[in-house]
Amino acid sequence: MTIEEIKETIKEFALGLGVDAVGFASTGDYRSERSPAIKDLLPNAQSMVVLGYREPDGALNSPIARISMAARLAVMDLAKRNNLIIAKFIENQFAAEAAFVLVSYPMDSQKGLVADVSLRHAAVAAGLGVFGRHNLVIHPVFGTRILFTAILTSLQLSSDPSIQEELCLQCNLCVEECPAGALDKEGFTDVMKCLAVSQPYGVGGLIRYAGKFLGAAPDEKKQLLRDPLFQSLYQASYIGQQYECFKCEAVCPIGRSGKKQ
Ligand code: B12
Repeated sequence: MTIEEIKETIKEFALGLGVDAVGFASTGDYRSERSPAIKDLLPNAQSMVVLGYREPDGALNSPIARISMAARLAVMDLAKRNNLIIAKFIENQFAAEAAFVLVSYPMDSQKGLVADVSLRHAAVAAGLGVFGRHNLVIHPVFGTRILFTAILTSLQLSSDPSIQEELCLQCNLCVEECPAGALDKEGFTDVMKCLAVSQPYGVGGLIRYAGKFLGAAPDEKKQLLRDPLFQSLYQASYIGQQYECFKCEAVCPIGRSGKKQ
C-alpha cells in the first residue's frame, strides 16, 4: 500500500466510527513550544492521526452549562473508545505501534496546564484548522465547535496540506462575551481568569472549600457539608471536570447550524 492508501484506509475506518474529521501530521510538522517532544511520549513515533469531533449545536446553544457538559461527556466517551479501536486497527493492519492521548486528562500535574500533546497545535499541523482570536482552532466546516484527540504512530505518514486561509472573522464576540475577561490580550488566554469561571468545581474550588471547612467551627462544618457547593464538588470528583462555561466556543459564528457533511 502507498502512504496515501494507508491514510485513506485509516480515515475511512475512523469516519465509520463517528469521527467527524481526520487529519495526518508528520511529527516533524508538529510545533508546540511548551509541550514535550513527541519522541518522549512514544520513541518510535513518526506521525500522528488527529481526530475531530463536532459538538452538537443544540448542546452549545443551551443557556445551561450542564446541558453543554452532557454532550461534552458523551464526546469524551466516544473519543476515548474510538482511540483504542483505531490504535488497535493501526497496529493490526499495518504492523505499527500506536498510542494515544485523550480529550483532556490525564495530565502531568508537574507541568501545570500543559498536556502531553497540544491538540490544537496537532490539529493545525494535520490541516484540520487554524487558530482564531479565541486561541481555539477553527475547522473550515465545524468552526470552533470541534474537539480533538490524537493517535501517535510509528507509521511514517505525510502531513495533510495545512490550511492557508484566515478562518477567524475577527468579529471579537469571543472577547466581548467572555465572562472572565480572559481573552482581552490577543494571542494569550488568561488561564487563571478562565479557570475561575469555567471550572468552579475544579482543584481551585476544592482547595478554597477545604480551607473554609478546616477553619470552620463544628456547627458550621455540618452546614458546609449540606451546601450545594459540596454536592457539586462531590459530583465533579466522580464525573470528572465539569465546565461551567462554553462561551468562546458557543458565540463563535463559524460552523454554526447548517448541513455538516
Ligand atoms: C489545559 C487546557 C485548558 C486550560 C489552559 C488553556 C491553555 N492555556 O492552553 C483551561 C482550563 C484554561 C482551558 C480552557 C478551555 N479549553 Co482547554 N484544554 C486544555 C488542554 C487539556 C491542554 C492545553 C495545553 O497543553 N496548553 C499548553 C500550551 C500548548 O498552550 P500554549 O502553547 O501556551 O498556547 C496558548 C497560547 O500561546 C495560544 N497560542 C499558541 N499558539 C498560537 C498560535 C496562534 C496563531 C494564536 C492566535 C494563538 C496561539 O493559545 C494557547 C491558549 O492560551 C487541551 C487539550 C490538549 N491536550 O491540547 C484543551 C483544549 C485546548 N481546550 C479546549 C476547549 C474547548 C476549552 C474551553 C472552551 C473550555 C470548555 N468549555 O471546553 C476553554 C477555552 C479557553 C480559551 N479560549 O483559550 C479544546 C479546544 C478545541 C479547539 N477547537 O481548539 C482542547 C484542544 C480540548 C480538546 N481535546 O479538544 N483549557
